[in-house]
Order: sequence, then C-alpha cells, then structure tokens
Amino acid sequence: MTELFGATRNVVKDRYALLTPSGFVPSFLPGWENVTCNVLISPAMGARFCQLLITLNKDGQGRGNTGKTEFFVYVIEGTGSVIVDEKKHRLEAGSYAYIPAGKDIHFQGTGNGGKLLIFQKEYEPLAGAGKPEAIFAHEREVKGQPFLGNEDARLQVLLYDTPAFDMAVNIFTYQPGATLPFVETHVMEHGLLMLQGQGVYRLDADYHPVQAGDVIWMAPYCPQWFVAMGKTPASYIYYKDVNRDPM
Ligand code: UGY
Ligand code: MN
Repeated sequence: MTELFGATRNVVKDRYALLTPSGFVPSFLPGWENVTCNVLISPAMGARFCQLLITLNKDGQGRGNTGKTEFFVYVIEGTGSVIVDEKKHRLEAGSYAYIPAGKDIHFQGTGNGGKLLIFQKEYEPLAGAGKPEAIFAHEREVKGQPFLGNEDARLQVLLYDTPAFDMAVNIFTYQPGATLPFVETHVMEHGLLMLQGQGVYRLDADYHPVQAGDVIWMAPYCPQWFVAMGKTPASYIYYKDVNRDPM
C-alpha cells in the first residue's frame, strides 16, 4: 500500500519517540567508511545514550577507540568481524558484542548489506565493582526465561547482571496475544528496536501500532506497555541503564 504523502507514524515527544524506517535519514559518523549511518536515538533527543543503525555496503568498515563510551553491538543481518585487543571475532546475524570503554575496535562487513544495531553509553565506574570485560556471544546461547511466570513472554538477558555493568540489553519475545504484565513506570531509560512481528506499544498515554524495524525511545518514568498481535511472535531488543545511584 502506498503511504499517503505527508503522513508518518513517527512521533517525537518529551518523554518518548517512535521512529519508523520510512523516515530514517542518514548522517556522517567519524570512523565509518562505505556504510549508511542512522543516529536514531541520541542526547540531541533528550536521551543519555545513543542508538545507531549501521548498514554496511561493499567494503563497509568502522574503526576507532571507544574512549569513555561502552558499545553494545548486535548483528541484525549479514556477516563480518570485529577486532578487539588484536583478536578477531566472527559476526553473523544474532551475534552480539559488549566492548568496554577505552578499547581500539575495527568492524568489517563481509559483502554487501549487513546491518548492525549499536547502543553507546558513557561508562560510569562504580568503586569496588570492577570493570566489565568484553563479551562476544550469540543470542542462541542465551535461554529465554518466562517473564514474571508467563511462558508466552520470554526474556533473554544478554549481559551479566553484576554491579560492574551499568547497562543491560535484553531480547523480549511474545507469542501473539501476550503482553507486558502491567504498565511499567520506572527510573530506567530504554532504547528499543522491533526485531520481528507486530503489536501495539503504549507510550505515556498514547497507543501506537508497531512492527519489525521500528525504533522507540522511552525516557525515565515514561509509562510503557506492549501487546503482541498478528499471527507470528513479536520480539524486540532493548537497552536500559542499570546498577547506578540515581543521585
Ligand atoms: O526491563 C524492562 O523494563 C522491560 N520490561 N520494559 C519493556 O519491555 N518496555
Ligand atoms: Mn521497561
């Protein structure tokens, strides 16, 4: 169906944003070559982290140093590699990497058309907690656990839940008709990418139909709820800030 000109599902408000692929506009990001970069969530929006979508063209690559920022990278599509601490790690759809602050990194795509989701956050050290190590893993290695006892709403926790980590990234998969059990309102902030399926997201007091490819920013205390709809499961990957003193 052709979209009516001048119409969009995109919404940017003080407490949340919904961004849909037909409205994405690329921008330049230092260190990346032969790629299309979309900065989807950033401090310019009011967030305290960045959510990037990198589409790798032929010979696509990115290199630099993470500096004060930690990176979480998830491969949406395609294959490639990342070099950290002089070690090369292969990447394929479903692979993910956590790369701590202060590391040299070099991403390379294989062929054309890979897609990376990247969350970036300034790392906040915590006295006595130690520093997180790099992680290279695949989503298939992480078993989904029923969320608050619901077998039809399963959560895969991709990073370690220890005080050294100040970010969490999880994949939530819902069978059609399954919901978040209540309308959450919490201090943590979220960045989210719909990976598959569709449903309705409640954001603040508004209800939005959403589907694979959509991106949502939820500010702290934005009331939020989701119901999966349609004939296939819906899943999303999301970021949240954790384990630090709000003061
Ligand atoms: O971890 C969470 O806060 C999660 N339950 N939120 C969400 O899915 N919107
Ligand atoms: Mn939440």
